[in-house]
Amino acid sequence: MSALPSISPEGRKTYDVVVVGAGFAGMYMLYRLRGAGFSVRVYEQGGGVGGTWYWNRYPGARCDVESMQYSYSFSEELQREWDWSERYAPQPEILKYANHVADRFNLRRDIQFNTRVDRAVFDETANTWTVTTSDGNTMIASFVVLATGCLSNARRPDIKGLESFKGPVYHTGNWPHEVVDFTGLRVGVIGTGSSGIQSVPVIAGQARHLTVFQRTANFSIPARNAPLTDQERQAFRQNYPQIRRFAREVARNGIYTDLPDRGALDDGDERRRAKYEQRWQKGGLTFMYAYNDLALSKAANDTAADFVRGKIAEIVKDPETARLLQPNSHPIGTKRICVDTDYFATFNRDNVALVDIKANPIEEILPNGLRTTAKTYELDALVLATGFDAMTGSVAKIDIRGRNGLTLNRKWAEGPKTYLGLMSTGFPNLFIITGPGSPSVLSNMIVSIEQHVDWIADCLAFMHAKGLSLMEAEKDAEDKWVAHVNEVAHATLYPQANSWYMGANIPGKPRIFMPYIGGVGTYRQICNEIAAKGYEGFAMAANERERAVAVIS
Ligand code: N01
Repeated sequence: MSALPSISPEGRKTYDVVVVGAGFAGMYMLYRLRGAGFSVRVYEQGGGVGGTWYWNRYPGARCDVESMQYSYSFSEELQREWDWSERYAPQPEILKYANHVADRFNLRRDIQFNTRVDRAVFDETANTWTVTTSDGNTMIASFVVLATGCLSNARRPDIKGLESFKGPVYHTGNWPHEVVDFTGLRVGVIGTGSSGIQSVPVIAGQARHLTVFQRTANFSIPARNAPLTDQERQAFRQNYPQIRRFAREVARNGIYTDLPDRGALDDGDERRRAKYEQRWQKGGLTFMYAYNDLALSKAANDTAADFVRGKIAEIVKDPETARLLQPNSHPIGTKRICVDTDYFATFNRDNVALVDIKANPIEEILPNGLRTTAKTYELDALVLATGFDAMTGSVAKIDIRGRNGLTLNRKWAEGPKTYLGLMSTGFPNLFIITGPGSPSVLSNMIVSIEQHVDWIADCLAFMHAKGLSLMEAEKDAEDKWVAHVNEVAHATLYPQANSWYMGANIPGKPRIFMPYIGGVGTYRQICNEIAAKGYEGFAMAANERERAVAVIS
């Protein structure tokens, strides 16, 4: 192990670890591995750090987890010196924070920007990965860590005629770096997930006219965003040890909040309504923590869903528009719940119209508009808020070949299979951060990222200390974990929604519930216990020959 790369006999740079991606996961992975003395190279396809926050620059983009919690906890100094300006920081501020972290910890010297990792092939004789990048270079790595992010592969929908549109077409997940000004334009937004719901109020404030094309109505809770005062920041900082501990060990989703002590039907109508009202007024994702059975019981869930549908009817003046905006296709929370600023009220504006493309689907995009089965709409600009090939999309873009030339895409053709979301059998020495099978997108991502990075860094230090160079998930352990992930998901209401958690937004993608829903605290405990038992369920060896001997005997 050395902090500097060596050169292979073929003249290739050889690193202990290659990390793919310089978002929040890749940056912290680099920090930890460098601190442990490993040689590391990070490749990032964007021109800067920040991952999803580098690409998602659409108007209104901000985090839906409070910034005092959606921030790194690994450095006490960082935690003390960075002042978040609002309860939910806007995207430019989160990106500024990512850049601050990169500078403060001098990370950039080991990151190569504007460079995609195209290929990674495992060499079974040398126990190493041969990694090829988009600039044509090839290097060797003992380990590869995929820090590619869960929501980083923006998906353009296959709508007939899209390429023929004469005006600008933007995707929320791949927004231009220059300012986009919709002033005076007739704009169409397709998609009403978190990105659509955040961008619609801001675009409506600029555009001459905005038409929102909705296929599925979504539940959304007001953010109640506001500037953070010094006092509020101080209160957080003073309580950070408890807040961070709670987020890591107690909360199911990695967010500090007061936990419910009962089910929705344990309260009478009046009390229940008051509780929902209080959560609604407080705002944010923790609305779903009003009761402890909202994700488990349809009858309980209906009470929360009815409450939100009632709020929509109160806010939106036109009854037909209100009816269309009321979600009815899935239990509340089983698609990622949205957090908005004035989304529903935006439909009271004279320059905004809602079009139901479930009833009247889009037939074709025209050079100057869009035609549904019912009507033609003239548009000057189009915004695709149509989401991502989530969780597996970014990994699938890399040609990853493990043992016997098996590609990860082939192995995952019927759905991703991992042990703990961290490794996949047949792909030794390849780690995934917040991969499918881990809590990932069902949690505060930074809490989950830090947990995975710490686990991987500790694991590599353990292997180094023991003289081990090969690690692979055992098939039996992986099969059991995949079954457990499924079993836990199917004990909840989540699989009832056609969500991107299930891969349902991508035609042809297998319908498998991808994230682990058992909660971040439970999951952390499982990972820690496995590590404490000498990485139970992972085969470790000093070299390939030792592994072969172990397998034969
Ligand atoms: O994407 P989505 P997103 N024709 O997949 C519609 C995170 N995030 O970018 O539901 C017509 O949720 C689609 O309709 P339907 C967060 O985890 C976080 O908004 O498939 N419509 C849906 O309405 C979030 O969940 C933040 O029927 C089409 C929309 O497009 C995740 O990212 C902010 C269509 C896509 O919604 C993804 O959110 C933003 C088609 N062909 C995102 N294809 C915060 O932190 C798709 N749609 C706040």
